[in-house]
Amino acid sequence: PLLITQDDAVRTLTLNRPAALNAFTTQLLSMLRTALDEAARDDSVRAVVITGAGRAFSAGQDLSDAMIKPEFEPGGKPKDIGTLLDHYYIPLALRVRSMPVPVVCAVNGVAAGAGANFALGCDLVIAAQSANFIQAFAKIGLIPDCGGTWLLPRLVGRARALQLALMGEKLSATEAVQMGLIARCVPDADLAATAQAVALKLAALPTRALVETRRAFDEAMSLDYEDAMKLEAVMQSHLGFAADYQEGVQAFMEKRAPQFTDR
Ligand code: LHQ
Repeated sequence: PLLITQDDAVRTLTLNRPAALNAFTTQLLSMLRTALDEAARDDSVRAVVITGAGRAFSAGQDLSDAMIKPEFEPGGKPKDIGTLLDHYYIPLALRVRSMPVPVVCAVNGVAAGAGANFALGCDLVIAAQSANFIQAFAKIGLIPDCGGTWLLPRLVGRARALQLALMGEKLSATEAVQMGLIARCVPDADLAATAQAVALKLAALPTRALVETRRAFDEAMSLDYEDAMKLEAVMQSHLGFAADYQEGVQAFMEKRAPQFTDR
């Protein structure tokens, strides 16, 4: 259910259950997390791309999975779907957010429910023009999960977040860009090449600085202005001692392309 390939310094993970629109089973969620762990450990990897096979990115939780199926039969035991979040979705979303390399999500088609919010948690989201995003949760009696409650109001503001989450309507990739939910959409035929080019470009940049930028943004969310700047000073101080900073400044002064090596 998951394809893993590598081209240069870019590791690509492709959700591969196209007949079920790449819906997440516990097996797929585990494999995805393991693949991210492996990419994190492998120094040859300097950027990760996550995408989907077929016409969807992911339809979210596989609703036919035995782990989550409500028991309709008399005497059947209701399942605690919260444990699925605790054991699978939360560790996976946190793994993305703590990757030592940037993570690009190439949304090739519909991204629904946890499929949408998993994508939105990645560092850069590039969608194909025909892709769309659906906060499908309310339609089946649930709230946005996989980080949705945190991400959506921050990305598009409370009013639009509630519009998306309560109505659960299809949002086109173009509208998602206009709304600021994602930063970029490209013609369908260009998606894979664009994602690869973006990832390659990121791979050539100072990895640690990119990852620390993500961390600083996340931490600053819960800080006031002054504390955010104090955190910047601490992080800048560390980066200032790293080889990449020395190389960056030196290359600039010598009018040559830098060769970054830190990870
Ligand atoms: C699917 C799915 C799917 C299984 C399409 N599962 N088979 C929830 C619960 C517990 C804890 C953890 O957190 C969560 C988080 C969540 O993600 S909740 C939200 C779950 N996702 C949804 O509610 C979306 C369900 N899917 C849809 O609404 C539609 O499939 C969309 C709008 C995504 C696409 O519509 P269509 O293009 O019309 O495709 P389709 O509906 O015909 O689907 C194609 C096939 O994929 C079909 O199978 P079949 O054998 O009939 O060809 C679907 O059954 C299957 N599929 N989503 N989530």
